[in-house]
Amino acid sequence: MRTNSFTQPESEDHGRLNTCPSAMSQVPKWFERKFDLSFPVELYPNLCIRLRGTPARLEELVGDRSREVLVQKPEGKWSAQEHAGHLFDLEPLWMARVEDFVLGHSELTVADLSNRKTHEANHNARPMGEILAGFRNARLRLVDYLHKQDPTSFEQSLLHPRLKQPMRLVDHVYFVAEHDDHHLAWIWELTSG
Ligand code: NI
Repeated sequence: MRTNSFTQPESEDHGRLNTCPSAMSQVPKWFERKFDLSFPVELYPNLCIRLRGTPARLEELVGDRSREVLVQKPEGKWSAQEHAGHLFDLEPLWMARVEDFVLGHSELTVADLSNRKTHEANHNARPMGEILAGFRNARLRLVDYLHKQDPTSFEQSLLHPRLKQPMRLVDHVYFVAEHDDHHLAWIWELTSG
């Protein structure tokens, strides 16, 4: 039997500012989020278009910001550019998990809970345009692949490896959309000074 909520699986801190009260972020901690997965599978087109819109929203948020603003790391936490790079870094995982459903794997691909990829990527040293273009390209591939799937495939469930709970493909799409929003909220906060 599937339950209708679960605590998000990644334990990442996502750069929350929690040492200086004056710099305290209003963005909720990702690892404390709970997700209500009781919504009907028929919502999948609405969730897919949320994923489709993320590159445009990201580009709009950072487009006219100076490099100085984009790479600043308050309290040593992730910069806006590093949050953007992190979205790009996770695209292969999101695609792998969609493929897990499509190819009938026994459970979902395991995430790197430490975010090593983002910590080692040195995103601040890259041109922001390169990150935006890479993310847009990867995200369009993801949504094109989702778009090709039969509507019934969004109902399929797979076991989440750490939570040992079933997750539908439509739940995975929702989860990615919420993760996008989490980091966009951070970027908005970091760039709106
Ligand atoms: Ni994240």
